Amino acid sequence: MTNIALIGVPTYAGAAQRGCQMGPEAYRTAALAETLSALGHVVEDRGDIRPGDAGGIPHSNKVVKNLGETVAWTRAIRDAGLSEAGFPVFLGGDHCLAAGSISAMAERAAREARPLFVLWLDAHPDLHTPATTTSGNLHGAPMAYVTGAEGFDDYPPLAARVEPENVMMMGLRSVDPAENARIAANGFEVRDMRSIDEHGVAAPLRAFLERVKAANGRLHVSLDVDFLEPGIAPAVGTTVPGGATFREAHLIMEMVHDSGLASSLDLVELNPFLDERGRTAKLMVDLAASLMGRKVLDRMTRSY
Ligand code: 6HN
Ligand code: MN
Ligand code: MN
Ligand code: MN
Repeated sequence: MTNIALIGVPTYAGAAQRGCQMGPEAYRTAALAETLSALGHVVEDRGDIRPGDAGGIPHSNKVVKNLGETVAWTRAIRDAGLSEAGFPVFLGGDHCLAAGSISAMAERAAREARPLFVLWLDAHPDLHTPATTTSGNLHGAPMAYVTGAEGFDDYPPLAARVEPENVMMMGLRSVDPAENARIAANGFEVRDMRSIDEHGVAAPLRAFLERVKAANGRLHVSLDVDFLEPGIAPAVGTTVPGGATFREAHLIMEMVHDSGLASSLDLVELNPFLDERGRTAKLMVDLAASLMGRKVLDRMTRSY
């Protein structure tokens, strides 16, 4: 039994288009709390948080969009994460959310003198900085921030950074040149789609989880809807063909559950405006349920 706190983060500040701000309500409508409660967990829905004051940071500059707002969200999300004692599930909202959730979890781990590991499930590495982004969308930047890249002077200072070698990225298939350079220079563990196609998810994930365990680490899972094949998860503004299958995604969640290592989760980039009869929201809820212990025979009773 785990004490789970649902933290709604209705932001689209980092995304290219509106809609992600409806994500938290879509998860509630898809019965996330009830589904996790039925597994025997104590679930509390904290409701939605709001961004604080941007403190004079310019709204945007020529390239970067919604900078001040994103920074204000980052601070609010971090503070919400820091005040949780249990297992927080951050309901996005776009992926700029992870700047706050991961920085909070890294700080919590550091207080226990433990390292934070991150399992990053995404078509994209989100390794831009405000200086390298070409789209100007800051959902493409949280991983660079939490690993201590330069150029985030307007963001809250990091209490603890995540070591790039403690990050495993699975499912990458859309990487920009500046991001590629950062991956090459920093020792992130990357299992891109080519690697998953050749070797599957189980062996590399098992090895990663062993590393987390050996280091007595905490583990944060960040699940971007676009990790998944667009045919099964259409509700995201940044679909990339060739995503993870239903089977791969569930296997990852089940293996992480069996490890007993996960301590926080992001569900990000769901854009309910782009969904088909709630199927993506329901799939994300089911993946969260697999992470929290639902067994394969239970999930087979669901239809999509
Ligand atoms: N996400 N690399 C592209 C950009 O705009 O910088 C896409 C970012 C996608 C962000 O996956 O959360
Ligand atoms: Mn992302
Ligand atoms: Mn993505
Ligand atoms: Mn984008």
